[in-house]
Amino acid sequence: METLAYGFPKLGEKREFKNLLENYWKGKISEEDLIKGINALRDWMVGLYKDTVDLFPSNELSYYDFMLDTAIMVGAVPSRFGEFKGLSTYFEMARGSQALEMTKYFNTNYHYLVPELEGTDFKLLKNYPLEEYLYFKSKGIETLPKIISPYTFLKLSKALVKGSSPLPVYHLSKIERFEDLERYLLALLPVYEEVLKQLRQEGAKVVLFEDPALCYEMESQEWDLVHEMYKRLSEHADIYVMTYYDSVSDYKRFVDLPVKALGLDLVSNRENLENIRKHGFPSDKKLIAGIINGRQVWRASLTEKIRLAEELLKYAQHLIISNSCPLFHLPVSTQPEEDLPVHQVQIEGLTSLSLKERLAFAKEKLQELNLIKRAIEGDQQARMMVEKVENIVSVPFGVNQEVRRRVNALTERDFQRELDYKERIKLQQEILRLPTFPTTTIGSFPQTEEVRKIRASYTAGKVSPKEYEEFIKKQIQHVIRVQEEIGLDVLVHGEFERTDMVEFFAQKLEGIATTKHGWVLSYGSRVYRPPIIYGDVYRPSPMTLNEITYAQSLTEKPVKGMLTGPVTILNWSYYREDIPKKEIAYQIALALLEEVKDLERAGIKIIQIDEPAFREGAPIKRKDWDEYFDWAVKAFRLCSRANPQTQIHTHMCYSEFNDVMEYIYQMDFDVISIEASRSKGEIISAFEKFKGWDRQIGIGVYDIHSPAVPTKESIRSVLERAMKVLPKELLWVNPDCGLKTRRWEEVVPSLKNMVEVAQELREKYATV
Ligand code: THG
Ligand code: ZN
Repeated sequence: METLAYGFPKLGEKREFKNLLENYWKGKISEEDLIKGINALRDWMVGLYKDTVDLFPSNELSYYDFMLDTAIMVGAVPSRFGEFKGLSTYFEMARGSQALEMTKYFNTNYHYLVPELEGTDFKLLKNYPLEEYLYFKSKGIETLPKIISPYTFLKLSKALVKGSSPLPVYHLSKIERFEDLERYLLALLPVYEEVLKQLRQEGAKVVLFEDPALCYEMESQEWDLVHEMYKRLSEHADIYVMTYYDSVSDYKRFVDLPVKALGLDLVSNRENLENIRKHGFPSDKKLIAGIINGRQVWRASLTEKIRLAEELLKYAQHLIISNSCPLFHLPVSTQPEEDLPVHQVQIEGLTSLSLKERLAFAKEKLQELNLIKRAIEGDQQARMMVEKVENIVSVPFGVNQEVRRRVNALTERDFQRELDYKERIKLQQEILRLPTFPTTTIGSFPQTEEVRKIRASYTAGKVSPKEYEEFIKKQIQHVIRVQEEIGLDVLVHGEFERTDMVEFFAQKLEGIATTKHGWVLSYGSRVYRPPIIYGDVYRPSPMTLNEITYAQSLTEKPVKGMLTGPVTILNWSYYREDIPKKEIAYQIALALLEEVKDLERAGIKIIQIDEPAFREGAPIKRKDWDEYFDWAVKAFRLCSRANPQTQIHTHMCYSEFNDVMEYIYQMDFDVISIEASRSKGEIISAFEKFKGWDRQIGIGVYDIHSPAVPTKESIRSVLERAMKVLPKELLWVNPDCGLKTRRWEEVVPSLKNMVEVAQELREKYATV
């Protein structure tokens, strides 16, 4: 038996990756220093692998994103970037003014850059896998070059296709038709073959292909194509194929692929394992069994994992145990966490236990693989460790009977607002009296250096709660004044008291822990700390009431109450696995409902409950969608069961919404604002297809990811296009996402332009 690990978080113990990149962008370090720093991270990461597992990859330390690397490898550099000139073009594609679109990687909170294929004219532009393989080889370290498979690459790309109105003649779209997929794949294969040939010349025998798209539902002819693809690639290397995040869509076709080793995720659900039991596993191939969870932070029951590995040995003559999916969804290590909650327990020799003892982040997951192998091989010390762990992994933690009782007592009524949308909206308009094309923002305003500094000092105990509160109040006064001057119709309080939109609520809720150092990359150099839902969730006291009511007291205009929705809190956190996900979502929703009621009682008329992670939580396979969306929709409805007079808004971003519009509609909000920055055409066409859409909607009129101030023409053009498919009475005018990453100098003129366009449209379309 062997061990293999992959996808280790490249961020570094002290967020070195983030610092390197950001310092380089600011011009504080040279390109040479950047390269040196990245190489140091490469050494660190491979060093960790080398100490704990038998097999490990190279080509994991992308300067920004592995999909971008793959696009560049095959020469898919869109013509607007001109000739590829190394790092400058690289970062232009990643984050320049005309950067590639960014979207979520499968059902995760990692965002990749979407390759844009302008045709089938591929060529080997940069052999990144070879470069990194040689880097380690020169140090005497043998690695397995890791590459995104051509199939997954194409499944995640967009290609220029010819469309019909209201879209421009040529627009980017997913490759939907089989003939197109085949055409692109056949054009792409020679480039991959060349990559493999060059690798083989330099001595690489095994190449690791990541092919998670094999977990999507697939047509039989697509399997034929994938089979053919691996047959051709196998002529140049021993290929190990990795799949993850779900079971493969057709087990028999998968194990029949002409490759040396097959990787299966045995954690995300039971299907792969059941198929192994039912159909066996080919004797001439290696099984890479993903048995250690790469998505969740819980320490594994090693006894259970050993039992599983021993069972798998009966089916597979060559067994390699591995993590279930890339480890970059986890923070680097639990080791620096000193302040995790401690709970009373009753187990042998222990009266209290820290949550830390029950957690395993990426480094600890490597240790788990190592221990399992040693224990199976009879190592006494490893066996003792395995037993020690067993005691602490399964004790109940943070149980609250009252919360469970409330969830059990929920009935259909709890998920239903008192009046239908049509009637609600009349009541709301009587109170709010908003003009047509009402203007608003998504919620956050610039988190300046000053705001961050004061918050950090407050967290460190250097600024008193009173001083901090005064400081936040000043910020709120300022942002209310600015919004009034700009002439916005619905105001926000700016969210200066908040770090991350999920972490902030996690800190206020019981049953959820937050970490100090548990950073995870979301995209590029952007990081967040996913909270850990370990117990029953409830709200000990109001979470947002003070700031919102203070902001409302400063203005006659309505101020939105701002909450993060239950599905997003759940999907952007790690969560317990001893109760169904649905129950966790309902627990959070009940806590949020209490907040909604408090806000209403305090006179707040509009409450926005953001659900940017609503779509990403959907299972990979469509057949599993109904079950997920059923409880996801209900969780949102549960927390948003406000009075009919209260206007419920929601906001979504960074996802492909087109195929989930039906579910979004079922959420029964009054107004939605939706990001459409880099793919407006698509979102607008989604509404064209959706017959009978009657909810108010704000399609983001400009991209907040760019520092550029949008022109009035560009704002107007988004609205004019939206008016082609939606009644103008439904349209709101807002940026496409929160403004916290922007600077005031950018925000104020942008919003002024936006408000002016709204005013002009009101005049143009004024009805008597
Ligand atoms: N929070 C969380 N997940 C997210 C978002 C978020 N996923 C989708 C979307 N927004 C994009 N992701 C991010 C994640 C982090 C940041 C921006 C967008 C960000 N992070 C600061 C940074 O990297 O400098 C964190 C700094 C800090 O708090 O010290 O700006 O909003 N959970
Ligand atoms: Zn957003």
